[in-house]
Amino acid sequence: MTRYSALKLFQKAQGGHKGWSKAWQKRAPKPTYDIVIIGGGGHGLATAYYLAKHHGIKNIAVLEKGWIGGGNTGRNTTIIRSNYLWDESAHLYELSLKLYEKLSQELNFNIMLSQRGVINLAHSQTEMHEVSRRVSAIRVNGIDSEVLTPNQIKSLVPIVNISKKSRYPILGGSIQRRGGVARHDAVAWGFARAADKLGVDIIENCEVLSFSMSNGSVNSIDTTRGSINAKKFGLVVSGHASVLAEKAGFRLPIDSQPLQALVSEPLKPFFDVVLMSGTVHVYLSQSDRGELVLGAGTDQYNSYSQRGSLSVIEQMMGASVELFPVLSRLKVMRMWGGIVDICPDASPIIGRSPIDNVYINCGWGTGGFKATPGSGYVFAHTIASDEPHSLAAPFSINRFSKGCLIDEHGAAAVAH
Ligand code: FAD
Ligand code: PYC
Repeated sequence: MTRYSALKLFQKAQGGHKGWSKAWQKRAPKPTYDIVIIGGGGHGLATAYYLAKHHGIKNIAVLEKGWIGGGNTGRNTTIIRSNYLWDESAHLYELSLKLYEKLSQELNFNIMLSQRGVINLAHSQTEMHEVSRRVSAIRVNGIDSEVLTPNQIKSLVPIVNISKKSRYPILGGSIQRRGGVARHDAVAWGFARAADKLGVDIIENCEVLSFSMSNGSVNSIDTTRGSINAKKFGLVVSGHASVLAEKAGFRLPIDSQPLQALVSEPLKPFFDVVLMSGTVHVYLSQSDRGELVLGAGTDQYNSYSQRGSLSVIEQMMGASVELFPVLSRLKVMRMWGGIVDICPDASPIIGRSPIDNVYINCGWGTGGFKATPGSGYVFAHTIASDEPHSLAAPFSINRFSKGCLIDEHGAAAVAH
């Protein structure tokens, strides 16, 4: 029996997908809400979910200009980890990883979390020193991290080339065994369904066009589906944060750049970790469908077109062959891009904005998928109580004027 006919039989036995209830309702916007979240990616949906679940606020709308999870949430390479250098980031990303570990149960939706381990390679003595410094710092924060020798890496990834003669020889690396991957769409759908159940209106095809202000705060917003009033607004529009902020009358220290990824033809399962190299600029994992998922650094120019350039793909494939000569005839099937908002210190902005009743959550750069539940959790607290959650406080926008940057460029594992 082919896989297709087996699927058809299964669907028939299930009643042919008939009678399934909608995961979330298609709502029309109401004229007034307590809180409007702009942006229906994972972070916006998680914020709405935790607002409704933990803060008892039910009159909430999430406005999404396209479809739920159609932004970076549905375009990322699904890597989850909490191996960040500085205490502020480590605590925030670790909260997120802990929430991820229980998220399927919390949302009653299988997010297909696979804690298969995330390895970072080192290709020089300097990088090895940096690896041991980072591993120690991460462990001081109670987060799992280990140094690996080339032979340990080879035993975890048999196809990796650890020859000392290669152009970028592998001298060792680190692993976070609790790191891994999760199904990105499922995270968005799970939060959307659970928020909808708690009474949140999820409104797709609703683009926010402008803000009406009076006395230093926003009264209402103009959208493609009419005008909407609210007491508070949360801007969670990764890739377009500075565009929306400008419409609301303030500026953000953000560069918006394309980040792309690709998948190969499907192969039999052979690669059961996530592997990253900041030196040769590539990272890869194998999807449940067998495809290799590969990515590299950002295209180093500002752009809002959700596509990257071929030169990055070429470099990414060259780097893969460098590490895994056996992949030299691998065929690329699909590539895509997203727009990532990057702050000068490669850390996010979470908190109040210069406008009284506008809150901002952005600047996650190349690494915000792993933060989705944690970000929503602390942002919901911040909006509901008008006080930053203790884990969000260091990420306020004021850090740029106060000089309290949290430099996490090294945590990205790929250049940006
Ligand atoms: P989004 O999912 O982009 O949601 C924002 C939403 O706002 C969008 O759906 C958009 O349509 C909507 N919007 C914009 N403007 C408006 C408007 N005017 N009105 C209404 N709605 C609007 N992170 C990791 O941790 N691990 C990874 O492996 C990883 N890999 C990545 C690979 C790629 C190729 C890319 C592009 C990103 C990757 N990231 C990764 C980063 C991660 O995807 C993002 O940081 C994260 O998904 C951001 O989530 P979000 O909910 O803030 O944004
Ligand atoms: O943050 O782990 C990450 C990541 C991997 C690829 C893109 N971002």
